[in-house]
Amino acid sequence: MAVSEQPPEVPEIPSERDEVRPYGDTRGDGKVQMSFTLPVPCDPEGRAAAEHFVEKTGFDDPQIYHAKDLGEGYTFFVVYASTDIAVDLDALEIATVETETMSRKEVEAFVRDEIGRAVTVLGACTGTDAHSVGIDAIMNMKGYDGEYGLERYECIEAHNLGMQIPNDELVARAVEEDADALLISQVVTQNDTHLDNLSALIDILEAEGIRQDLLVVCGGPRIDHELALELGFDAGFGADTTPSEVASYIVQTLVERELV
Ligand code: B12
Repeated sequence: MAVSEQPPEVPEIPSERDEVRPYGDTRGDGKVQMSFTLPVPCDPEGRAAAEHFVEKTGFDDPQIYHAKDLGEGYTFFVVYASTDIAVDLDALEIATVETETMSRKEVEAFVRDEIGRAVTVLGACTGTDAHSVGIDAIMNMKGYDGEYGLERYECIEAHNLGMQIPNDELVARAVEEDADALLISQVVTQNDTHLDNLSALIDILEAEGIRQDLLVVCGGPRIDHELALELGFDAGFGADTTPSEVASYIVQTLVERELV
C-alpha cells in the first residue's frame, strides 16, 4: 500500500477571542466537569435527580462520573456535561491593579529616590476571620512563593497585627502609627461576612476623617480589584498575590496620589 505524503487532516481550531468555550477533549467542545452534593440517596432516583439538575442549569448531555454516598440520604456527584455558551474576551471589562511590579530592590530604590523615608504599613486579618496565612504570606519576613515579605523591605515599617483584629482596634493603631497603608485580609466569605466587615472598616475610617489620608487595600482568595473598589477600598488582590506586587502598588500609588 502506498504511503500518503499528505499530512493528516487537522480539525480546525477555533481561535477567535469571541468564541472561548470550556475545553474537555477537543478545543471548543464546551465540556465542563462539575461537582455538587444533593440531599438524595445514592440510588437510580438520586442519579436521575443529579442529571436532571445539570440539564436544568442549561448544560447538555450530563454524564455522572462519580457518585459517592455521604450517608444520611446525601450524595456527592461529579458530572461531565457540555455547553454551547462562549465568552467574548473583547467584551470583558476587568478592573485590575495596573501598577508595574518591581523587585524588592527596585521598590527600595524607588522609596529612597521618591519618598525619602520609610513607609508605614499595618496589616491584619480582621473581624472574626482567623485565617492569618494570607496576610502572613504578604508581610512575614520569610515571605511567600520565593519572595520575602514586606517585613524584609528596608524601606517599609511593617506591622502585622495578626488575626481576628477588630476594625476599631486596627484604626486606632493606624492613627497611633501614622500609617501610610492598611492591608486587610478576608478569607471567610460565608454569609457575606467579608462584605459587612470590609464596609464597616471604611465607615470607621470615614467617621474618623482619615479615609483619604492613607491607602486601604484588601485581599483574599475571593477578593478582586473590582469588588475592592465597590467597597470603597483603593485596591484588591486575590489568590496567588506576591509581596512585591503589593509593595509596588503601595509605594507607587502613595507617590502618584501625593500621600507622602
Ligand atoms: C488553613 C485553613 C484554616 C486554618 C487557618 C489557620 C491560619 N492561621 O490561617 C483553620 C484551621 C484555623 C481554619 C478555620 C476555619 N476555616 Co479554614 N481554611 C484553611 C485552608 C485549608 C487554607 C487557607 C490558607 O492558608 N491558604 C493559603 C494562603 C497563602 O492563601 P490565601 O489566604 O488565599 O492568601 C493569598 C491571597 O489570597 C492573598 N491575600 C490574602 N489576604 C490578603 C490581604 C492583602 C491585603 C493582600 C494584598 C493579599 C492577600 O495573598 C496570599 C498569598 O498569595 C482553606 C481552604 C483552602 N485550601 O484554601 C480553608 C477555608 C478558607 N476555611 C474555611 C472555613 C469555612 C473555616 C471555618 C469556618 C471552619 C469551621 N467550621 O470552623 C474556620 C473559621 C475560623 C475563623 N474564625 O476564621 C473555608 C472558607 C469558606 C468560605 N468561602 O467562607 C475554606 C475555603 C475551606 C472550605 N473549602 O470550606 N481554616
